[in-house]
Amino acid sequence: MAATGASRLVEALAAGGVRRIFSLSGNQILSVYDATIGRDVAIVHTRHEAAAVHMADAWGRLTDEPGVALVTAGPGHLNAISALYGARMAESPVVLLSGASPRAQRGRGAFQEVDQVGAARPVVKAAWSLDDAARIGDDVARALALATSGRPGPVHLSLPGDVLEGAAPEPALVAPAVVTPPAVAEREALAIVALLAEAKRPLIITGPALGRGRRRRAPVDRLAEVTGAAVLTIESPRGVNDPWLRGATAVLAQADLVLLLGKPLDFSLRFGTAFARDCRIVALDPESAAPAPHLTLALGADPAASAVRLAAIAATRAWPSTGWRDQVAAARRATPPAWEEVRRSSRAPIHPLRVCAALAPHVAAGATLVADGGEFGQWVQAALDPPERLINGLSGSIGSALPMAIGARLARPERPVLAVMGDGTFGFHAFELDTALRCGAPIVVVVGNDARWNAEHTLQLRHYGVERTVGCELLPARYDRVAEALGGHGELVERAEDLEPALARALAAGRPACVNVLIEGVAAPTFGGGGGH
Ligand SMILES: Cc1ncc(C[n+]2csc(CCOP(=O)(O)OP(=O)(O)O)c2C)c(N)n1
Ligand SMILES: [Mg+2]
Repeated sequence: MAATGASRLVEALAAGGVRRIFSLSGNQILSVYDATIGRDVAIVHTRHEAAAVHMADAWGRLTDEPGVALVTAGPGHLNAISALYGARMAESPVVLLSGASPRAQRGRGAFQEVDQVGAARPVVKAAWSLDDAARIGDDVARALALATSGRPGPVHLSLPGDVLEGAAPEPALVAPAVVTPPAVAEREALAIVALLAEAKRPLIITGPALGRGRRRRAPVDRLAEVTGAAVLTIESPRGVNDPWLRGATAVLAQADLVLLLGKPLDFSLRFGTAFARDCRIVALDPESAAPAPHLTLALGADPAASAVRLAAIAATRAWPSTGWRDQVAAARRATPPAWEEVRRSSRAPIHPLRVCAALAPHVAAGATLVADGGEFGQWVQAALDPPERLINGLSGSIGSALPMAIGARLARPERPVLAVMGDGTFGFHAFELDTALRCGAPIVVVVGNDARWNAEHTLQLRHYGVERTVGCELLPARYDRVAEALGGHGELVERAEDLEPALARALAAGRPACVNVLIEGVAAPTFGGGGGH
């Protein structure tokens, strides 16, 4: 019997190193499920398509290999789209495979027919329909390679049901034609190094992908060490007001040269106005070399490969030490002295900083921290300095932390995972605790329960006044019992002194857990600006 398209697809995924697919079933993809039987490709099946993509996103960010999600046609695919936007803004390699109606029924009102490729296109690097069974191997290899090349990001493939179910010929082995941008040319590299040498306060700013993972991050660190430049990564939807930057936010305006490595001069840098008027700005971007107001130089080049070249050239000359790099690092590390007392405070409801104090030893011991948005999320991001963290990212979307925590636990099975989020955010994907239990990912979810959508409530207070706060109240619900009802472990924490033992029990439970902490709903800390996601 000739192999089916579905079995060729699974073979191609396995050949590309994919061992796990994050999925939610549906008519149009059951052939793929069937084809995984007896193969080394496991299905992690979830409770919502967006959650499947968030898990694949976490996998992509942590492993630098594409995370793969498989969903059904029409509504399944559309449910996945908002999470694809998260992966795109976080520069995370993700491949979304979506079942689709059969080719012969196209345009005739087929079941769940919708322009899937068109719907995905604005939020992916590339999207196409896999219409030719003979090309399955090639197309899958190309999608996987595209997701990780240049600026990493999501890629979408629609899979018509008849292509999956029909016979598929033996694939011809063709290497995927993915063009990666080169490093910056020698002449231009010399010019950039000259600009770095002229600068007194040079600052390298990277996008999310260059901020994580050794492969991309190491050359950036090397360039900074050689030249004495400071490095900051912009990965928060609060941009230069990312609370994790702390005092470094205030020193941005002191830089006299900014080297943007794979970082667009977008909203997160206030379109360039975050820097001084006379600051020179040089941009190296894998996709765009478009000159823009504010930019001294804009070049299309691979930023990591360019950093290697720039560092090599820079190493051939002497760089006087200025203390600038240390000054920026110190500004980023320091937290306000007034926080010390709050960290130890025993008041109720519990202050977010007190929760952070209880989390800190676990983070220091190597737990992966996944923090969502909202005010509670900002406190956690501001107060903790984990070696590795996942945050919602530049999409500014809330809701991803719980499913991302599952992806993180599967990607780093040896490490505990703490997923920290507000009570509103918990509701987005709370049922993934069930997925966590089924797939053996005992994550610990810490809910900061202030019985409101506090980030928006805070904005209402600021912009409309106390008399005009509306539509942001929640109930102080027993989210811990949701975890218990799903077979997990639940803890309700009302008093500060109960935090540490509750967290210890949750981490030791060996099952997914929810630690529901009744917190004081306070506005996020700001270090020079405010408001946002
Ligand atoms: C998908 C999405 N929907 C809505 C928002 C707007 N939003 C940002 S933060 C927030 C409130 C979050 O509330 P909660 O999770 O309880 O955290 P808190 O701010 O109360 O600490 C909302 C609604 C968003 N950023 N993303
Ligand atoms: Mg809240």
